Amino acid sequence: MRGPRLTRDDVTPERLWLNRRQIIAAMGAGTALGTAGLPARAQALEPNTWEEITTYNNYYEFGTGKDEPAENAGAMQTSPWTVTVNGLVDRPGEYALEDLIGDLPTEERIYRFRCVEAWSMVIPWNGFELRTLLEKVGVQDGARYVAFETAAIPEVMPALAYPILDWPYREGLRLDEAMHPLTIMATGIYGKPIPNQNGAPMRLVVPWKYGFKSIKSIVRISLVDEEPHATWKVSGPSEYGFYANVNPNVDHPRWSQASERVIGAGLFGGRQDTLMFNGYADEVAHLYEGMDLSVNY
Ligand SMILES: Nc1nc2c(c(=O)[nH]1)N[C@H]1C(S)=C(S)[C@@H](COP(=O)(O)O)O[C@H]1N2
Ligand SMILES: [Mo]
Repeated sequence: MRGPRLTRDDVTPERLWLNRRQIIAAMGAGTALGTAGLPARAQALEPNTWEEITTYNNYYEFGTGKDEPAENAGAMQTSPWTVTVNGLVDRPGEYALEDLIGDLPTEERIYRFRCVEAWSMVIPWNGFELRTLLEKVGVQDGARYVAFETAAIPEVMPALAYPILDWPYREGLRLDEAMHPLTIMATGIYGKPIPNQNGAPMRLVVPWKYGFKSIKSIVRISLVDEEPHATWKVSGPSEYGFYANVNPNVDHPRWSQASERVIGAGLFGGRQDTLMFNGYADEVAHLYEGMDLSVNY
Protein backbone atom coordinates (compact mmCIF):
# COMPACT_ATOMS: atom_id res chain seq x y z
CA MET A 1 0.00 0.00 0.00
CA ARG A 2 1.56 3.27 -1.07
CA GLY A 3 0.45 6.82 -0.44
CA PRO A 4 -1.89 8.22 2.16
CA ARG A 5 -4.98 6.20 1.22
CA LEU A 6 -5.65 3.34 3.55
CA THR A 7 -7.90 0.36 3.19
CA ARG A 8 -9.63 -1.52 5.97
CA ASP A 9 -6.58 -3.84 6.23
CA ASP A 10 -4.39 -0.91 7.18
CA VAL A 11 -6.69 0.38 9.85
CA THR A 12 -5.93 -0.19 13.50
CA PRO A 13 -8.69 0.05 16.10
CA GLU A 14 -8.96 3.29 18.01
CA ARG A 15 -7.52 1.88 21.22
CA LEU A 16 -4.39 0.60 19.49
CA TRP A 17 -3.95 3.92 17.71
CA LEU A 18 -4.20 5.70 21.02
CA ASN A 19 -1.75 3.35 22.71
CA ARG A 20 0.71 3.78 19.89
CA ARG A 21 0.30 7.52 20.12
CA GLN A 22 1.20 7.42 23.81
CA ILE A 23 4.21 5.25 23.08
CA ILE A 24 5.38 7.66 20.40
CA ALA A 25 4.79 10.59 22.71
CA ALA A 26 6.80 8.88 25.46
CA MET A 27 9.64 8.24 23.06
CA GLY A 28 9.65 11.85 22.05
CA ALA A 29 9.70 12.98 25.66
CA GLY A 30 12.20 10.52 27.09
CA THR A 31 14.82 10.50 24.35
CA ALA A 32 16.15 12.73 21.65
CA LEU A 33 14.91 10.17 19.16
CA GLY A 34 11.62 11.87 18.41
CA THR A 35 9.81 10.16 15.56
CA ALA A 36 13.00 9.04 13.78
CA GLY A 37 12.99 5.37 12.94
CA LEU A 38 9.23 5.01 13.00
CA PRO A 39 7.44 3.96 9.82
CA ALA A 40 6.44 6.94 7.72
CA ARG A 41 2.76 6.24 8.26
CA ALA A 42 3.13 6.48 12.04
CA GLN A 43 4.70 9.91 11.67
CA ALA A 44 2.38 11.21 9.05
CA LEU A 45 -1.00 9.71 9.83
CA GLU A 46 -1.31 9.25 13.57
CA PRO A 47 -4.99 10.03 14.09
CA ASN A 48 -6.13 12.62 16.57
CA THR A 49 -8.19 11.45 19.50
CA TRP A 50 -11.99 11.30 19.41
CA GLU A 51 -11.95 14.09 21.99
CA GLU A 52 -9.82 16.38 19.82
CA ILE A 53 -11.77 15.67 16.65
CA THR A 54 -15.16 16.27 18.25
CA THR A 55 -14.52 19.26 20.53
CA TYR A 56 -12.33 21.52 18.36
CA ASN A 57 -14.60 22.32 15.43
CA ASN A 58 -15.61 24.86 12.85
CA TYR A 59 -19.36 24.85 12.30
CA TYR A 60 -20.28 28.51 12.28
CA GLU A 61 -24.03 27.92 12.25
CA PHE A 62 -23.57 26.81 15.88
CA GLY A 63 -21.19 29.62 16.83
CA THR A 64 -17.72 30.75 15.80
CA GLY A 65 -15.89 29.45 18.90
CA LYS A 66 -14.10 26.11 18.49
CA ASP A 67 -16.02 24.69 21.46
CA GLU A 68 -19.45 26.02 20.46
CA PRO A 69 -20.37 23.36 17.85
CA ALA A 70 -19.82 20.60 20.44
CA GLU A 71 -21.89 22.57 22.95
CA ASN A 72 -24.77 23.54 20.66
CA ALA A 73 -25.07 21.06 17.81
CA GLY A 74 -26.60 18.28 19.91
CA ALA A 75 -29.99 19.96 19.50
CA MET A 76 -30.04 19.30 15.74
CA GLN A 77 -32.33 16.44 14.69
CA THR A 78 -30.54 14.42 12.00
CA SER A 79 -33.04 11.61 11.52
CA PRO A 80 -35.14 11.62 9.42
CA TRP A 81 -32.98 13.56 6.96
CA THR A 82 -33.90 14.53 3.41
CA VAL A 83 -31.42 15.35 0.66
CA THR A 84 -32.57 17.10 -2.50
CA VAL A 85 -30.69 16.05 -5.63
CA ASN A 86 -31.35 18.23 -8.64
CA GLY A 87 -29.98 19.93 -11.72
CA LEU A 88 -28.33 17.94 -14.50
CA VAL A 89 -29.09 14.44 -13.17
CA ASP A 90 -31.07 11.49 -14.52
CA ARG A 91 -32.78 10.74 -11.21
CA PRO A 92 -33.49 13.99 -9.38
CA GLY A 93 -35.59 13.92 -6.25
CA GLU A 94 -36.02 14.51 -2.57
CA TYR A 95 -34.40 11.43 -1.13
CA ALA A 96 -34.63 10.02 2.36
CA LEU A 97 -30.96 9.75 3.32
CA GLU A 98 -31.09 5.93 3.68
CA ASP A 99 -32.56 5.61 0.17
CA LEU A 100 -29.82 7.79 -1.28
CA ILE A 101 -26.78 6.26 0.43
CA GLY A 102 -27.89 3.06 2.20
CA ASP A 103 -26.56 0.74 -0.54
CA LEU A 104 -23.24 2.52 -1.22
CA PRO A 105 -20.06 0.70 -0.12
CA THR A 106 -18.46 2.34 2.92
CA GLU A 107 -14.91 2.12 4.23
CA GLU A 108 -12.55 3.85 6.62
CA ARG A 109 -10.22 6.55 5.31
CA ILE A 110 -7.55 8.14 7.47
CA TYR A 111 -6.93 11.58 6.04
CA ARG A 112 -4.89 14.61 6.91
CA PHE A 113 -7.22 17.57 7.47
CA ARG A 114 -5.86 21.12 7.07
CA CYS A 115 -7.88 24.19 8.05
CA VAL A 116 -7.20 27.48 6.28
CA GLU A 117 -6.48 28.85 9.78
CA ALA A 118 -3.16 26.94 9.68
CA TRP A 119 -3.97 24.05 12.01
CA SER A 120 -4.29 20.40 11.15
CA MET A 121 -5.52 17.04 12.41
CA VAL A 122 -5.60 13.47 11.17
CA ILE A 123 -9.11 12.03 11.14
CA PRO A 124 -10.26 8.43 10.58
CA TRP A 125 -13.48 8.93 8.63
CA ASN A 126 -16.04 6.32 7.69
CA GLY A 127 -17.87 7.00 4.49
CA PHE A 128 -18.21 6.34 0.78
CA GLU A 129 -16.73 7.81 -2.36
CA LEU A 130 -18.83 10.71 -3.59
CA ARG A 131 -18.55 9.36 -7.13
CA THR A 132 -20.64 6.32 -6.14
CA LEU A 133 -23.50 8.61 -5.15
CA LEU A 134 -23.13 10.68 -8.32
CA GLU A 135 -23.11 7.54 -10.48
CA LYS A 136 -26.25 6.34 -8.71
CA VAL A 137 -28.23 9.50 -9.49
CA GLY A 138 -26.77 9.72 -13.00
CA VAL A 139 -24.75 12.76 -14.03
CA GLN A 140 -25.91 14.20 -17.34
CA ASP A 141 -23.80 15.61 -20.15
CA GLY A 142 -23.25 19.29 -19.59
CA ALA A 143 -22.77 19.03 -15.81
CA ARG A 144 -19.43 20.62 -14.94
CA TYR A 145 -19.71 21.30 -11.20
CA VAL A 146 -21.40 19.91 -8.12
CA ALA A 147 -22.97 22.37 -5.66
CA PHE A 148 -23.70 21.50 -2.03
CA GLU A 149 -25.82 23.18 0.62
CA THR A 150 -25.96 22.77 4.41
CA ALA A 151 -29.20 22.63 6.37
CA ALA A 152 -30.35 25.98 7.75
CA ILE A 153 -32.39 25.34 10.91
CA PRO A 154 -32.81 28.60 12.83
CA GLU A 155 -34.42 26.86 15.83
CA VAL A 156 -31.17 25.04 16.61
CA MET A 157 -28.49 27.07 14.81
CA PRO A 158 -28.12 30.28 16.82
CA ALA A 159 -25.67 31.98 14.45
CA LEU A 160 -28.13 32.00 11.55
CA ALA A 161 -29.61 35.07 13.25
CA TYR A 162 -26.40 36.99 12.46
CA PRO A 163 -24.90 37.75 9.05
CA ILE A 164 -21.56 36.10 9.89
CA LEU A 165 -21.64 34.19 6.63
CA ASP A 166 -23.97 34.22 3.67
CA TRP A 167 -26.34 31.49 4.91
CA PRO A 168 -27.12 28.79 4.05
CA TYR A 169 -23.52 27.55 3.92
CA ARG A 170 -22.77 26.48 0.35
CA GLU A 171 -19.77 24.96 -1.41
CA GLY A 172 -18.91 23.39 -4.71
CA LEU A 173 -16.45 21.22 -6.59
CA ARG A 174 -15.54 20.87 -10.22
CA LEU A 175 -16.98 17.58 -11.51
CA ASP A 176 -13.56 15.91 -11.88
CA GLU A 177 -12.71 16.86 -8.27
CA ALA A 178 -16.05 15.46 -7.13
CA MET A 179 -15.47 12.19 -9.04
CA HIS A 180 -11.92 11.75 -7.68
CA PRO A 181 -11.63 8.62 -5.51
CA LEU A 182 -10.12 10.57 -2.59
CA THR A 183 -13.30 12.67 -2.34
CA ILE A 184 -15.65 11.08 0.16
CA MET A 185 -18.90 11.70 1.97
CA ALA A 186 -18.33 10.94 5.64
CA THR A 187 -21.01 9.47 7.88
CA GLY A 188 -18.79 8.28 10.73
CA ILE A 189 -15.58 8.80 12.69
CA TYR A 190 -13.67 5.98 14.43
CA GLY A 191 -16.45 3.63 13.37
CA LYS A 192 -19.11 5.59 15.27
CA PRO A 193 -21.85 7.74 13.73
CA ILE A 194 -20.48 11.17 12.88
CA PRO A 195 -21.32 13.61 15.69
CA ASN A 196 -23.49 16.61 14.84
CA GLN A 197 -20.61 19.06 15.38
CA ASN A 198 -18.62 17.22 12.70
CA GLY A 199 -21.45 17.44 10.17
CA ALA A 200 -24.03 14.72 10.80
CA PRO A 201 -25.58 12.94 9.14
CA MET A 202 -23.42 13.36 6.00
CA ARG A 203 -20.60 15.78 5.18
CA LEU A 204 -18.12 16.17 2.38
CA VAL A 205 -14.39 15.50 2.93
CA VAL A 206 -11.88 16.69 0.30
CA PRO A 207 -8.49 16.04 1.88
CA TRP A 208 -6.30 18.09 -0.49
CA LYS A 209 -8.32 21.28 0.04
CA TYR A 210 -8.65 23.60 3.01
CA GLY A 211 -11.24 22.39 5.50
CA PHE A 212 -13.88 24.95 4.57
CA LYS A 213 -14.55 23.10 1.30
CA SER A 214 -15.68 20.10 3.36
CA ILE A 215 -19.28 21.21 3.87
CA LYS A 216 -21.32 19.69 6.68
CA SER A 217 -24.86 18.38 7.17
CA ILE A 218 -25.69 18.40 3.46
CA VAL A 219 -29.33 18.81 2.37
CA ARG A 220 -28.85 19.63 -1.32
CA ILE A 221 -26.63 18.33 -4.09
CA SER A 222 -26.99 20.03 -7.47
CA LEU A 223 -25.26 19.19 -10.75
CA VAL A 224 -24.73 22.47 -12.57
CA ASP A 225 -22.89 23.89 -15.56
CA GLU A 226 -21.43 27.02 -13.93
CA GLU A 227 -19.09 27.54 -10.97
CA PRO A 228 -21.38 27.40 -7.94
CA HIS A 229 -21.79 29.85 -5.11
CA ALA A 230 -19.16 29.21 -2.43
CA THR A 231 -19.88 30.77 0.94
CA TRP A 232 -16.33 31.70 1.97
CA LYS A 233 -15.46 32.99 -1.48
CA VAL A 234 -18.51 35.25 -1.39
CA SER A 235 -17.68 36.39 2.17
CA GLY A 236 -14.04 37.21 1.40
CA PRO A 237 -13.12 36.87 -2.27
CA SER A 238 -9.58 38.18 -1.73
CA GLU A 239 -8.98 35.61 1.03
CA TYR A 240 -10.80 32.44 -0.03
CA GLY A 241 -10.83 31.16 -3.59
CA PHE A 242 -13.14 28.62 -5.17
CA TYR A 243 -10.39 26.00 -5.51
CA ALA A 244 -8.97 26.33 -1.99
CA ASN A 245 -6.26 23.73 -2.65
CA VAL A 246 -3.82 23.51 0.23
CA ASN A 247 -0.78 25.38 -1.08
CA PRO A 248 2.11 26.40 1.21
CA ASN A 249 3.33 28.83 -1.47
CA VAL A 250 0.20 31.00 -1.45
CA ASP A 251 -0.21 32.81 1.84
CA HIS A 252 -3.52 33.93 3.18
CA PRO A 253 -3.49 37.76 3.01
CA ARG A 254 -3.35 37.87 6.82
CA TRP A 255 -1.09 34.92 7.67
CA SER A 256 1.42 32.42 6.26
CA GLN A 257 0.32 29.03 4.96
CA ALA A 258 3.87 27.61 4.96
CA SER A 259 3.37 25.65 8.17
CA GLU A 260 0.58 24.43 10.42
CA ARG A 261 -0.12 23.84 14.10
CA VAL A 262 -0.70 20.15 14.71
CA ILE A 263 -3.63 19.80 17.08
CA GLY A 264 -2.75 17.46 19.95
CA ALA A 265 0.94 17.08 19.07
CA GLY A 266 2.32 19.08 21.96
CA LEU A 267 5.25 16.80 22.75
CA PHE A 268 6.55 16.99 19.19
CA GLY A 269 6.67 20.74 19.18
CA GLY A 270 3.30 20.96 17.51
CA ARG A 271 4.21 22.52 14.13
CA GLN A 272 4.97 21.00 10.77
CA ASP A 273 5.55 22.26 7.26
CA THR A 274 2.43 22.35 5.14
CA LEU A 275 2.61 20.05 2.13
CA MET A 276 1.40 20.92 -1.35
CA PHE A 277 -2.14 19.59 -1.77
CA ASN A 278 -1.91 18.63 1.91
CA GLY A 279 0.33 15.68 1.01
CA TYR A 280 -1.93 14.31 -1.74
CA ALA A 281 -0.07 15.83 -4.71
CA ASP A 282 0.72 12.46 -6.31
CA GLU A 283 -2.98 11.71 -6.48
CA VAL A 284 -4.44 15.09 -7.43
CA ALA A 285 -1.85 17.43 -8.98
CA HIS A 286 -2.85 16.30 -12.47
CA LEU A 287 -6.31 17.81 -11.98
CA TYR A 288 -4.75 21.29 -12.03
CA GLU A 289 -2.22 20.95 -14.85
CA GLY A 290 -2.06 24.16 -16.82
CA MET A 291 -3.79 26.21 -14.12
CA ASP A 292 -1.98 29.02 -12.31
CA LEU A 293 -2.64 28.03 -8.69
CA SER A 294 -1.67 31.44 -7.35
CA VAL A 295 -4.51 32.93 -9.41
CA ASN A 296 -6.89 29.98 -8.99
CA TYR A 297 -6.36 29.77 -5.23
N1 LIG B 1 -21.95 23.99 7.18
C1 LIG B 1 -20.68 24.23 7.52
N2 LIG B 1 -19.71 23.42 7.06
C2 LIG B 1 -18.41 23.65 7.40
C3 LIG B 1 -18.07 24.76 8.22
C4 LIG B 1 -19.11 25.59 8.69
O1 LIG B 1 -18.89 26.59 9.41
N3 LIG B 1 -20.40 25.28 8.34
N4 LIG B 1 -16.73 25.01 8.53
C5 LIG B 1 -15.73 24.45 7.59
C6 LIG B 1 -14.37 24.60 8.12
S1 LIG B 1 -13.69 26.14 8.08
C7 LIG B 1 -13.66 23.53 8.56
S2 LIG B 1 -12.03 23.69 9.03
C8 LIG B 1 -14.28 22.19 8.69
C9 LIG B 1 -14.12 21.66 10.10
O2 LIG B 1 -14.53 20.31 10.18
P1 LIG B 1 -14.45 19.58 11.59
O3 LIG B 1 -15.06 20.48 12.62
O4 LIG B 1 -15.21 18.30 11.41
O5 LIG B 1 -13.00 19.33 11.87
O6 LIG B 1 -15.68 22.19 8.37
C10 LIG B 1 -16.03 22.99 7.26
N5 LIG B 1 -17.43 22.80 6.95
MO1 LIG C 1 -11.40 25.82 8.27
